[in-house]
Formats: sequence, C-alpha cells, structure tokens
Amino acid sequence: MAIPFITAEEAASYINNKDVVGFSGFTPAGSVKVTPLAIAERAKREHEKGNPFKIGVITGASTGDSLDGALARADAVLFRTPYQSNKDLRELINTGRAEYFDSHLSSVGPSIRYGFLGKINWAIVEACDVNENGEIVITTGVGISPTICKVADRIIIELNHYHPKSLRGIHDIHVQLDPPYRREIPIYKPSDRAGTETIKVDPSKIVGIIETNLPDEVKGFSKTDAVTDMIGQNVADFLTREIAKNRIPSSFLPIQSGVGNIANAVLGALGNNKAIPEFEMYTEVIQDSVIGLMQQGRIRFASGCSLTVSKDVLKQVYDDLPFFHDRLILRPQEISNSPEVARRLGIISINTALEADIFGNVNSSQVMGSRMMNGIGGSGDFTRNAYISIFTCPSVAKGGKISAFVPMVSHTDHSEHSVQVLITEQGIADLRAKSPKAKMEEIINNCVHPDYKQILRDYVNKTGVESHTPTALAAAFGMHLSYERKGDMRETDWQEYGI
Ligand code: 0RQ
Repeated sequence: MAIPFITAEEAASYINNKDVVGFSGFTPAGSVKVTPLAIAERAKREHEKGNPFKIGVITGASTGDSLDGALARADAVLFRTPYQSNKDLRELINTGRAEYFDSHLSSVGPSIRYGFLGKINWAIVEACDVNENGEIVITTGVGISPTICKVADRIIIELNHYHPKSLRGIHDIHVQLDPPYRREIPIYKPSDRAGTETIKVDPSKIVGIIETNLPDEVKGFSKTDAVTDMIGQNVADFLTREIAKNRIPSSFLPIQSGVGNIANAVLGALGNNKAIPEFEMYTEVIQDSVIGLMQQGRIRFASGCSLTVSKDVLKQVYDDLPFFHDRLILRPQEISNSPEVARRLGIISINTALEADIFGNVNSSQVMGSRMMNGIGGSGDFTRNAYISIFTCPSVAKGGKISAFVPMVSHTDHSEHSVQVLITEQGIADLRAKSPKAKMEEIINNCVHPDYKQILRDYVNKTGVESHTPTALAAAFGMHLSYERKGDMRETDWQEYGI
C-alpha cells in the first residue's frame, strides 16, 4: 500500500489535545519544520474558540524556532523534555506556563521504552528518504527518532528534499535491548559501526508524508574573541602538559565538546594548536569548527548525534559528501552519549559551566538557581564517565557584574566528585586528587577574575579555614543576593550576611 502524501495542516488536524508527540532532531539539526508550525496554528484557532489545546513535546535535545518557538508562542506546550534553548519557550517555562523536566540526554530513549514518560501517540520525523517497506533515512540529527518510531502509535514523516538521499550510510542506527537482555555496545573506537543505515518501521503506522525543502534552522556562532581564544589556548596548554607527563597517551584520546559559542570557540582553538596531535571526536553535537578542522586534517573522525552546522558549512559537507561519509557517523543519543562507551574510549570531555563554586561543583543550567537557561544536555553523560572531565567558562558574565565563581553554586548539575578541571581565560584549576581546601586554593589562584579574588578570600577567611569544606551557610549565596539586590556581585559586603 502506497504511503499517502498529505499537507502539514492535515497532519495537524489528526493531533488531539493532550497528545504526546515525539519529534525528530537533535538541536535544530533534523528537527521537523512545517508540522509543528501547523500544530501551533491549530492550537491558536482552538484557543480562540475557547477550547484547550496543548501537547506533550519530547525531542532529542533543542530544536528550531518552527518547533519550540512556534509551539511556545501559541501556548501549546503541556510539557517539554529533555533540553531546549529557545527564548520564547524559556519564557514559558520560567513563568510556569509549561512543565519542563531537564534530563540526561542518554536516558531519554530508554526512559521512553521503559514507559516512564507514558504513552507516545505520535512520532513526527524528518527524513531525506523513505520507502514502502518502512525504511526511513533520517537527516542531520538522529536523537530519539529510532525509539519514538518504534513506540509511537502513528508516524508522520516530513520528507525534506533539501537533504540529499545520498546521506544514507552516514547514520548508524543501533538501539540497545532493554534490561534484563541488554548487552555491551560493540563500539571500541569512534569509527566503529554497531547498527543499520535506516530506521525500519511497520509501514502501516505511517499516516502520511509531507514534502518540504527547507534548511535546518541552525543559528550561526558568535565570532571568537580574546576571552574565548584565551580559554581555548588554556585548554590546549592543559592537554599538551598532560601528554608530556604521560597522563594522556601520546596517540591522544577522543574529544567530546559541548554546545554553544564557547564550546565552538574552544574546539577551534584546540584544533588550531599544533601541539595537540590530530584527534578523533566521540561527541554529541558536531559544530562548525569540527568540519573546518576535518578539512584541514586536524580531526580525523567524528562520531556524534547531530550535524549542527550553519547553512554554508552544511553546503560544504553536501558538496563533498564522499569525503565526509568516510569521516562522520551520526548515532542515536543513547549511543553517542553512552556512559559505557565514554568510559571504554576514555573520552576527554569539555563542557561549559554557567557558574562553579570554589570547591568545583558546577551549575550549567539554572541562572541564579531558579531560571532555566537551556538544560544539562549531555554534559552529565560525559562528565561523570570521562577519562578527564573539563569545564570551561569566562571568569565573569554580564560585563563583570557576575563572577562565574561563587562560594556555593545556586544549582548543581555536576558535583565536585565528577568535575576534574576548570578552565577560564585566567587559567587552569586542576582539581584531581585534591581536598576541598586545596581545590579552593587552585580555583581562586588560577581561575577567578582579579575583581573577585579578594571577595572570595574574605569569605573563606570569615568561615574558618579549619573546617573540611569552609562554608558559612548564611552567607553562601551572598554574592548571588548582592547581584539581585545591587546589580553587581562586586558590591558584596559579607557583614550583611552575618560573617
Ligand atoms: O547571556 O547572551 O544574555 O549575555 O549566559 O552565555 O557566553 O553566550 O555561552 O553560548 O556557550 O552558553 C552554559 C548556557 C553557555 C551552554 C551555556 C549568560 C551569558 C549569556 C550564554 P547573554 P555565552 P554559551 C551538550 C552539552 C548546557 C550544558 C552543556 C549550555 C548566556 O553551554 O546550555 O554543556 N550548556 N551541555 O551572559 C547569569 C551566570 C552566567 C550567565 C553566563 N553565572 N549567571 N548568566 N551567563 N554565565 C548540549 C546538548 O546536549 C545539546
């Protein structure tokens, strides 16, 4: 039976209030584009008629504006997981109008299969090819697509002709069996393959195909600046020092690099530093800088979950697809972010902190402990299981009014037990094999901005350095409170907090 071609409006008309929809994509790469816009329009019409209309939204990670932005502006989000980075959705979440649960990305597919997220009514996925046997070739982001296609009652496909059918072969679709039948993942180096080229579904579940021809909605990255260049240089210095000390094999280890402007800049600086050998990546998001470094021969291979590159860079990839077929693999996020594989390969993880405390606990997700920025993403999957886990950030934010280092983080994503190295433009704090007090010295001496060194030293001195982890509970959030009350952490007066 031929699969019918339908319009996005028809697809939207099939979705009911409170349906739970699993969408394809990981970051804007591979996210569906026209169906969520049509669902948002439908939601607005239903709301005008006084009818409730909201859907549960599960994706791989963040998405494009046509998905998260459009659904948020239509107030059509019942709940959202596991990661987002859209300003309108962030506003909806931070004003309590959409439930959001922020999850480790490697756990999303398994949690869906275990039934922890309830019934999945729809899978809406972007493909560059599909046939009547139910073989789907997805596009630039694998995410949770294999799992949602398996468990959802019905499937809608956006067949996006912007992506060539010859993408087939770049994906490695391997989904684990669930406990008690799970076996090891047979990946022993980043270029190993464990699965198939396509997602195979029961074709009778495919309700229809919507044809599109649209690029991914990946935003460009900010240009590097003196601060991000210095952070990148410090990361490269740290790693070359480790190689010289024989603490990293001279053949080097696979790199995982986080998402965002800082991560993109750090990776660029790392790749351009000739003291670092050519390397491979076992990561989740393959950003612009990876492609350039691959063309220069600095990165030999990259395994990831998505090709999150700007339009011009994607064109370069598609213009030279045979070259990249040999050097790229895109996998489901439970494999790209697998703790088992991260430990086996001995990855060096490099992720970004919003803030860290003087003992090495890291907050990557919540501003001032209460306002969601994006989410933990895959940073926990990698950090906890890395050979060496590194966090980078500028030492100050908001023009110096916020210090990235505080007495106690206002939210903890990564604890001091998992965070091994902190790096800012000021320098490197190596926290391995150190007590909390030794970590504190390393961080204040090497990573903290000069404007804040004395403020943090005063705090420590007033708490009584004799304790194991010098903490004054009443003052631990004094710098955050000073920012909220006076607009600048440099105005912190510890006497106001009783020390
Ligand atoms: O806000 O632009 O309004 O000034 O945070 O900061 O410097 O643009 O940095 O784009 O690299 O994002 C942690 C959010 C960094 C990102 C985070 C403000 C700062 C600015 C963004 P403005 P930059 P980036 C896999 C890996 C999640 C965890 C992770 C992220 C804005 O990297 O989401 O690594 N990571 N996952 O001014 C208040 C502070 C602040 C602060 C910075 N202490 N307090 N605001 N900002 N520090 C991801 C996936 O799995 C897909």
